Amino acid sequence: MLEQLKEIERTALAALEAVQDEAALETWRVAYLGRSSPLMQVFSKLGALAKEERPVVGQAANEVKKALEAAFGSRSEMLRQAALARALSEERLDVTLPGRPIARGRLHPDTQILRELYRVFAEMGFQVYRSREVESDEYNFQLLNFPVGHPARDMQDTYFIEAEGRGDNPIVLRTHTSPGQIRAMREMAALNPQNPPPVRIILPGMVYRYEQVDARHETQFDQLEGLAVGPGITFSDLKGTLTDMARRLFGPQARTRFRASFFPFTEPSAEFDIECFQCGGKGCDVCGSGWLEIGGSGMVHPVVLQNGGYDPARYTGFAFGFGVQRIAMLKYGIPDIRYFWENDLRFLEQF
Ligand code: FA5
Repeated sequence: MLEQLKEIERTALAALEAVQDEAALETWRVAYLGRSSPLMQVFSKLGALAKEERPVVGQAANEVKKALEAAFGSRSEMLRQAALARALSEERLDVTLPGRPIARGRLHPDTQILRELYRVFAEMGFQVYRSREVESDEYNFQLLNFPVGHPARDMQDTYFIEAEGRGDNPIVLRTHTSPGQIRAMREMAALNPQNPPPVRIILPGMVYRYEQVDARHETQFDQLEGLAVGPGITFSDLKGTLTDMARRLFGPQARTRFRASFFPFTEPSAEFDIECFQCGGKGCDVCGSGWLEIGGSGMVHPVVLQNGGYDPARYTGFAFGFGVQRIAMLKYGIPDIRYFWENDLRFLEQF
């Protein structure tokens, strides 16, 4: 039996010398180390041997097995190295192949539309003013002429952050960017209280409302507020500014309309709509009715001017507040506002 083991080893090693590729190596492994190989048969016959022969033959068989496994390992490594060397020597630079595209990051459609709006308003002389997202009831409502308990508050269902011990002035997440009007005016008026400088700003940022979410309503969305205050500013200035903005953003054919409306902080007030050019005003997934409500606007209420430190006898002003996602929906033909914050790459990669 020991002689037979030596013979198995000799034959197997000789056969391994002839192996030149992976497939032949596998065939060799099955033939010499597989379950029905001669070597394994020796193992299965051990039980039938005489008691004193058993450990001797068993040990010899184990040594042969180890030797064959080691030889298999080094052959396998040798073949791998040879294949690598072959691949390297065959590698050539083919300058006619098309280049591999580089996956580039891109700006979120919301950032893109905001930057475009900054550009359009910068051309009209508006500067960006940033205001806080966490506000007091006083700034979010009261100074904007929504007294405590005023029914117009129902238009903006509010997230309260801290109410306890604050009486009529709880802390809220701002429901609109309009409180920034008061903060900006107060800051400007402080520069020269007797003759406050004119204001021409836009105030972008997130606002929060406890809303029923649907294709056109989110609980968190961007608004772009605008405020112009100075001597002799009229409603025509407001109409001209917004109409011009729509044309700069959507092209000279953009059609707009103003509808009489109500906001406590503007008088008179108007909703501002842009005709949907996805459907040419017929009504589609994006707009619903042919026109998309972009925002509210109006002449700054005298009480609000006063609260901002501007004398309403000497100054007038206009203000507006747009839904930024609504503008992006119209511009890019996005049928559902919920896509914006889902972070689905299939959506984001389209911009
Ligand atoms: C306001 O928030 C006023 N502060 C706007 C304003 C500013 C009027 C200055 C006058 C002067 P309103 O609640 O209508 O108004 O919201 C303004 C715009 O935000 C809407 O026209 C719409 O485009 C957008 N908007 C409102 N609610 C949502 C919502 N849940 N999801 C997405 N966009 C919304």
